[in-house]
Amino acid sequence: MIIKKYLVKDMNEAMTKIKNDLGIDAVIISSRKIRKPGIGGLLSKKVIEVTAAVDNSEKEDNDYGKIQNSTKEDSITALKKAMEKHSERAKNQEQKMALETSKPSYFQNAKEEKLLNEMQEMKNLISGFVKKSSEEENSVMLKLKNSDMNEEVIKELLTELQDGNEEDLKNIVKKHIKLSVPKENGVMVLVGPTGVGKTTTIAKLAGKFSLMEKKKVGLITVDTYRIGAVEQLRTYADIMNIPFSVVLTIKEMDQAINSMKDCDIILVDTTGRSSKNEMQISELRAFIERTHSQNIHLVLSCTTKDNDIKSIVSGYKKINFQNVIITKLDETTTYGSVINILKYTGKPISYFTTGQNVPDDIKTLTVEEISSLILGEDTVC
Ligand SMILES: Nc1nc2c(ncn2[C@@H]2O[C@H](COP(=O)(O)OP(=O)(O)O)[C@@H](O)[C@H]2O)c(=O)[nH]1
Ligand SMILES: [Mg+2]
Repeated sequence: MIIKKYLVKDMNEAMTKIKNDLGIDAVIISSRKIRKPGIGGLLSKKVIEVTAAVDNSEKEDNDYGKIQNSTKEDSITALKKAMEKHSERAKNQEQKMALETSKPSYFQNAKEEKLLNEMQEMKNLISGFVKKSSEEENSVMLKLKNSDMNEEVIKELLTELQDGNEEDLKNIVKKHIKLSVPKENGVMVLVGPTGVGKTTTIAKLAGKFSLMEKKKVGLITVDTYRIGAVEQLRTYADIMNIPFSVVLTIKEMDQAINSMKDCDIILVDTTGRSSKNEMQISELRAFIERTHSQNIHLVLSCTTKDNDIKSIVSGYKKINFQNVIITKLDETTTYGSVINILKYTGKPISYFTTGQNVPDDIKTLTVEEISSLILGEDTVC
């Protein structure tokens, strides 16, 4: 510890002197007003005596004067030490400055403005992106709405939409199209409401199997309510020269199937039952169970109103159908109902019909073809 006394006029002078003499680490221990020592001092003005001290271990390193009093080795060591200390301090100072300059730029005016501009640019970019993606979503939404797809189904599809572009949408639509490879042997049964085209579809299938594929086909109808309908199918059976049976009771079903056991495929047409009439549905179910068929197709027309399709499907749930046939694709220009039907039934589509011509207007479409129809890229005919 080095302790020194200073005689000064005021504290300012004391501070300057102490700083120069002992360095910035010095501390003032005491100060008092005194007259200068000696005879002259008695007449003079009072001065301030300030006592200051500094830790001399620190001071030693910086005190080059001390080197003069040491041996040569001591001097070299002390000098080296002092140099090291100096360079360490310089390094610390550099780091401190580096820290100062790397302070967040929003503390500095020019940089702050630059940052604000950049933030604004980013904001514009983001809002532009959000706007673009909501525009894209709207256009996708419109496309699906225009296809007469049910709103709930649209919502479901939109949740899967990542990019909102055409390709993405098409892939999602494709993902929801489920098709079955129809089993074209054994007993095949068609059920569904009146007028959707069951009998016509049976005639088309009979033509396809017997005339084109040269299969042995048998026809059975339980369409007992409409004599005209029975005659319609009998006419086709006669033209194609294939066996035909009208079934009025469950017992007759056994006999009819038995009589056609040498056929490759037996097509069973049914009466259009009201899906709201549980009795009728249960009665139909009893007839169908007698066929032991696991190849039952619910026939629905894509021209039927969405709500009606829903209630038809729920009515026919009692009949354990495995496939869906969608008819009258030629009578509409919007095909979103295909997805609706798939959603409501949870069953794959086996055939599509596209007109009244027997046997030509029946098709199996690909997922690609159906998705193009739904998205308005293509039409039937
Ligand atoms: N435009 C069009 N009409 C069809 C189609 N399938 C059946 N139809 C017609 O729909 C009407 C009812 O058909 P039908 O087979 O008797 O229906 P069912 O009562 O379900 O047996 C008839 O006029 C058929 O010609 C089709 O795919 N397109
Ligand atoms: Mg019919």
